[in-house]
Amino acid sequence: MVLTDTADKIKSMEIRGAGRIARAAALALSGHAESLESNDLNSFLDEMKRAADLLAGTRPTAVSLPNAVNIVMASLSQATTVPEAKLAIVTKAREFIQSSKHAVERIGKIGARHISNGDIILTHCNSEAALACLIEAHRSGKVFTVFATEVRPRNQGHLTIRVLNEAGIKTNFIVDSAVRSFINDIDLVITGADAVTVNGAVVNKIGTSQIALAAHEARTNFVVAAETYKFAPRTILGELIEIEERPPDEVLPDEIAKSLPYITVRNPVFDVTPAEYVDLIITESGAIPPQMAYIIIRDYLGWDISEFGKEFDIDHHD
Ligand code: RUB
Repeated sequence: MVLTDTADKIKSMEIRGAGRIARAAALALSGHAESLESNDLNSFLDEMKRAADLLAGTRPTAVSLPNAVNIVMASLSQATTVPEAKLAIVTKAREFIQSSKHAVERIGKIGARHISNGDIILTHCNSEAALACLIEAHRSGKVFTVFATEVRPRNQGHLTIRVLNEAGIKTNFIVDSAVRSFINDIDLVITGADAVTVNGAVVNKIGTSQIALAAHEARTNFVVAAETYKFAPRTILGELIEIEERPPDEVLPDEIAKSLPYITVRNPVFDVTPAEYVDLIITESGAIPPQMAYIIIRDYLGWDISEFGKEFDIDHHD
């Protein structure tokens, strides 16, 4: 079953990274719609709603996930028959996936312009959008060096150094705690984002905010590469981004933890970097200061995306 298979893979992090999660969810909705046999529109819609809830609940932090699900599900609003509804979902999912890939390419092109010959650039975690900037700059002939962090506890840095190595980009691999030791050598930090809130705060892999703080202290530019669908509409309503806390055994093996009854392992996997530590957010629509997050939510995402109308009984299209 494409639906449960995708939900399990997102939960277990076999599919991970905000962009990949979003595209996988869109594809799963499309596959699920095609697989449904009922010709009754109401039961089709109920079943799709159940699928949307299942996918949206797999990981709590990356806003790209509910945004992608809502974008695809919104296509059902005009359907009057099951074949129409299926076609709408399949078409919208395909459109979303294409535009998501296109957004990464655009971000790469814009981000590459912020990289100069001789730069030393630090990246954290494994972000397609951040890597697109590095790869595009390399492709255009710029010569620079990268520092990539390990990213405890799940070691996403190992994925990053493989990509950089394949591209032929010279990279230093460091443990997370070595960032401040090198920050004075770094010209630019580039990370991705799982969510950007209305006040321009960036939610990304745990450790990002410490890096931003070190960069701020060292007057090093801190740039975030984030597609517009990673901006969080519901933060306009005061809703906070939930920070995922994963199982303790990712940090400390169970057999050791069991022998230490006074020790509690905490494993939050994302953190929040305030807007004042972020110099620029590179979106597919251009590079913006974080203070412009509200404009992105209003102009590029629209209100429909988080079902404001339904929740607050407001029709924003009047
Ligand atoms: C991944 C992570 C990435 C963002 C952006 O965390 O924090 O920096 O998701 O990635 P996890 P991308 O490994 O826990 O999913 O630019 O690829 O969307």
